[in-house]
Amino acid sequence: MKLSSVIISAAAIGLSALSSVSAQQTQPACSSIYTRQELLSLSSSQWNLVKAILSAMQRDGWFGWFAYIHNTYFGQIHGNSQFFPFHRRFVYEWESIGKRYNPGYIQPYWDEMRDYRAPATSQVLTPNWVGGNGVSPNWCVQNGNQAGWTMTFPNNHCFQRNYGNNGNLGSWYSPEYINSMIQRDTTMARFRPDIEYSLHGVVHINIGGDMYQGYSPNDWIFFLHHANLDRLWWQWQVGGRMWTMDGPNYDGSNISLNSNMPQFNEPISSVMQLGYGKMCYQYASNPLRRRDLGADLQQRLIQTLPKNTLAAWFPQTAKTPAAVNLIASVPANNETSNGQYIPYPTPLTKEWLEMHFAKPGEVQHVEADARKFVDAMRAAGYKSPY
Ligand SMILES: [Cu+2]
Repeated sequence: MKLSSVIISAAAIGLSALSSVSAQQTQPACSSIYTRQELLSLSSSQWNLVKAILSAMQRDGWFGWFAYIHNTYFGQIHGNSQFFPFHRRFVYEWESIGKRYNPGYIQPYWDEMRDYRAPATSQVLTPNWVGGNGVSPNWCVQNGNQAGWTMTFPNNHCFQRNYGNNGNLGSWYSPEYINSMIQRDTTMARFRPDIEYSLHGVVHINIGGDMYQGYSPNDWIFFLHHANLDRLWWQWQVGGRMWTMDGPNYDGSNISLNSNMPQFNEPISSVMQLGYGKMCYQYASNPLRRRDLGADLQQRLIQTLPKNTLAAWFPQTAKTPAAVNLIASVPANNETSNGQYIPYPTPLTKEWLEMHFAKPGEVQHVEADARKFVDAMRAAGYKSPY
């Protein structure tokens, strides 16, 4: 399949229907929309094209430039409500540089929740894709598409990964838990730290090496990771929070849709709505590895969980069980027949949290919440198909 064939019109996928909720809409609707795919659903010719573009971008210094920008603005784009809009704009910028090399460059994402139970065994982290752990003592990565690269920022060094949790990455966050946060969180002031200090943090920390640092864009996993987080923000947005933007800006003032994003000097409002302005992309779920919480999984939750547990952790599923029937999907038990209990996620390191200007209260909130969720699911006898 040619990459150009995934570009389809906005009308065809119903994005235009969103205009009814877009009182704040200031951007023109895109005339065509391209689709960001999960990495493992790329064909080999698509992946070869992406790899060639990334090598050319490395040759021309773009990895170093994005690492420099991210590192420079680090304190302004983490630990406050700039987190989601800045990173959406930043990944978009990367993608548009890629398109200069070949318009077929479309930033893929990694659905890390699907691999949460044993991420070290993910196909994504194998030699045919982005490669795996670095090799002791210097943790230089020796396989995958960045094997043997010399990164230039902050100074010349071999491209590094250094898996945490004794080299096995531990466990990350289940699709169920991430979906629970998407259903429960009603403000950006809550949603941002919940994601930043759960899935966002654990991937940076556990991959380690360049990913651990302020210059994490040296690792292309950064862009796979942040495209996925952007996808989660979009899932949250389309659940009735399209224009929700509150909480602190980097200077401690209240953020608003008119606040400018660091580096780009463009208002946050310009990136809020996918399918409008420059944001002419959408996200596809992976047809091969089914990822999103579709009707089947929601049905599983409804059938397994006592009413009060369901209402506490999945309020939208509890309120509108009929709505889930509208989503057609492959049964989750095609993947794992009986399911297993959800494991506790690997905790974040103190050092990394300090580097990210994390407020201890926000971190403790999500860490305790994630453990309570695991306990509640286990108490209810819920076994995840993932
Ligand atoms: Cu960042």
